[in-house]
Amino acid sequence: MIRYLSAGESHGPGLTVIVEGLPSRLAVSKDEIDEQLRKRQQGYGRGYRMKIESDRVEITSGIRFGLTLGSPVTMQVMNQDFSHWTDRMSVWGETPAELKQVTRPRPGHADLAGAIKYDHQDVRNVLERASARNTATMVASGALARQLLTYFGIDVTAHVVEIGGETVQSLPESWEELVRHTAGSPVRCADAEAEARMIKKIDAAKEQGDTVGGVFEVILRGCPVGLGSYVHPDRKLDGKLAGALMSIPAIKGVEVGLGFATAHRFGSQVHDPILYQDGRYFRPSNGAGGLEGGVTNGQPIVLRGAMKPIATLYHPLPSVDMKSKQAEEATVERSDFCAVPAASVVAENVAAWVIADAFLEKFSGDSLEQIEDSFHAYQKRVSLR
Ligand code: EPS
Repeated sequence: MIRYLSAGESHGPGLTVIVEGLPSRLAVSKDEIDEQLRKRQQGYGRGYRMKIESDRVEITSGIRFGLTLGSPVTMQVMNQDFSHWTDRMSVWGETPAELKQVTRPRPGHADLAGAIKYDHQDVRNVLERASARNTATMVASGALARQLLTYFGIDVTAHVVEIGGETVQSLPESWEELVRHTAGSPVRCADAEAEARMIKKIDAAKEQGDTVGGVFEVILRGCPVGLGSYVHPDRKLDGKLAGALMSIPAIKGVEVGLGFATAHRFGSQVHDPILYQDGRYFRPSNGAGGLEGGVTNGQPIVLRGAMKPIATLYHPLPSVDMKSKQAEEATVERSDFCAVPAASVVAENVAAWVIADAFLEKFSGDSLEQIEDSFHAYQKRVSLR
């Protein structure tokens, strides 16, 4: 089992994540973690903050000469913006008398419920931690665990399929082309025609002081058959993947494979026939999205996540001042207009995390070599079925 604990406020000194449970002797590339962090910072529709930050991990434990030790790995991403916020976000000292408090919670954000829950007068004490800035730690931990998957031939990618109702019409067939087009797109969309419509939609939202959401798709290929569980509800992989995607801020819905479309089709139009050819089972379709009964079936895992529009509106919605209880407009914090491309990068890394966890559950071992022995023995058994 792998687990992580993250900490950090959006405008505080920085973010920290400690990852525990990786085997020893895994070669780690810091560049690959930084590349995922860089991707997360991109995307048309981001606000000014991303011009200030240039996220990179500092690793301060758990790795020696590029190999994991089996001990907890500590990663830090410092906030460049902290230098502009020392008056409001200092760790020490007295609360300044002139400190301007945030008291008008934003509908759709954790502001109101969080302030009541923790007895905060200043909503900033909530929004700093409830900020999507923390997704940098989700990406760093996922990008680290993902290196185990790469070693065992499992690939992950994600791409945007809808922004504000503008949907993709045609996508490249091959994995390589999908990855290449996604990487070259400012909205991480592999359909150039849809990309243009999506950009227009983001521009319209920006002009109107509004925000816009969308849908991304995550695909994992190369997963061996049999990860997860059909026995234990808390180990069903579709549930764990959906939970991971839903843990990304602003995600309000998740689909696996055909997802909601299964509800209005006959069973014969949903399920993937089982065929056998050249000594192996195969499926002519993948409506199940690679998961049957909560277990991987050897097909690519396909997930979709729906992101709501960001809660900070430059033309704010009605709210209430928590001090005076008078009707007021919600607080306006500098923010993004659309973060669906960034969320897709977070999603591919949290999905990788879940699969790495399931992989280590099935092929457990304290070192990479022990895991390899177990994996190869299983592969041999699978080839006999
Ligand atoms: C966020 C608001 C914006 C985003 C931020 C999430 O930050 P700021 O208020 O500093 O402009 O840029 O996202 C990040 C900092 C990030 O690294 O993704 C929010 O309110 O959640």
